[in-house]
Amino acid sequence: GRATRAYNWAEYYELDDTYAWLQSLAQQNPGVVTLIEGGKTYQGRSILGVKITKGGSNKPGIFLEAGIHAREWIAPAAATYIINQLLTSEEESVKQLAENYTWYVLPHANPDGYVYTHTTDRLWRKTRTPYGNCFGADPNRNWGFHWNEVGASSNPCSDTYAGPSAFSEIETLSLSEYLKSLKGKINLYISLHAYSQYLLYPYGHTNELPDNVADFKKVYDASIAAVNKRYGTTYTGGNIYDAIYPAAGASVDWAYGTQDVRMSFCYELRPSSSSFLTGFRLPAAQIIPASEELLDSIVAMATEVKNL
Ligand code: ING
Ligand code: ZN
Repeated sequence: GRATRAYNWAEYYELDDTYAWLQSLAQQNPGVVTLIEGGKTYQGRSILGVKITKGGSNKPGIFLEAGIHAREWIAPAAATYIINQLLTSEEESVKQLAENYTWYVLPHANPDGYVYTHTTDRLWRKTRTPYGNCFGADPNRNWGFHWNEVGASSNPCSDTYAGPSAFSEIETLSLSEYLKSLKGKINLYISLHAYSQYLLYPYGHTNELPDNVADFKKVYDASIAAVNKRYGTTYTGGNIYDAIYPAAGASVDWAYGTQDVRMSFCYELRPSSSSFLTGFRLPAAQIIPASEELLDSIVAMATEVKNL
């Protein structure tokens, strides 16, 4: 059974398994891995993560947020894969990535939703806050930047319900407070989603491009070239509004638009957009390849950001 087997990337885990693993990492890597609480949930859970300071303190920060949508299981799995590689890889490029940055990684930005996908509804996306006869707001439409202007719903039963107000969800409110406490320290914000193999940058609320769009394009090009190298996986993308659809109130836009995080990206991981048969149920055998190519891409991304 799971209890007797070491944590690995051949299967998907329940929330408690991953939280126990994060706790064990902190215990086993004193001075390098610190448990962080990115926030709280409606049902009283903790949004648990790790801060990794392999190269000492005062390095530029990379913030990696995953699992804000409950059913996108590959996202938290890839986040824990990256944590493990940052701590154990012998590869020079990954060692540099670990040592040159302070990493903040939250594998589960929506713990209540994730638990619900294990107990009740595998395809649940939102939080679990009760709203009348329905449950949950979309935590990637709930952030206080051009909130609910476009690509979000005012219907509590919709999968893209923006919530009754910006930051109505304790998950996004508390996570935003945590991010504000890091203001000025984060050079790169990465949000992991699934699926369709896209790499996206601001904005979602308008087709206007960010003022540093030339930098975004440079970093984007290097990142999608790198994601392709190992297994030939193709990613496409661009600015959120044009590349997928209008969507206001997302975390990446809030980080870029209000927190001076100049580089903010969202990966839509495997499978490809045409894989409607598997979709959110990416086979566990693909956790490792999907995560390997993601890490290749993030290595290139961080290098490119540094050279801007
Ligand atoms: N896609 C994202 C969503 O929240 C997205 C796309 C990314 C929108 C970043 C806005 C900002 O709809 C999935 N699959 O969740
Ligand atoms: Zn998503």
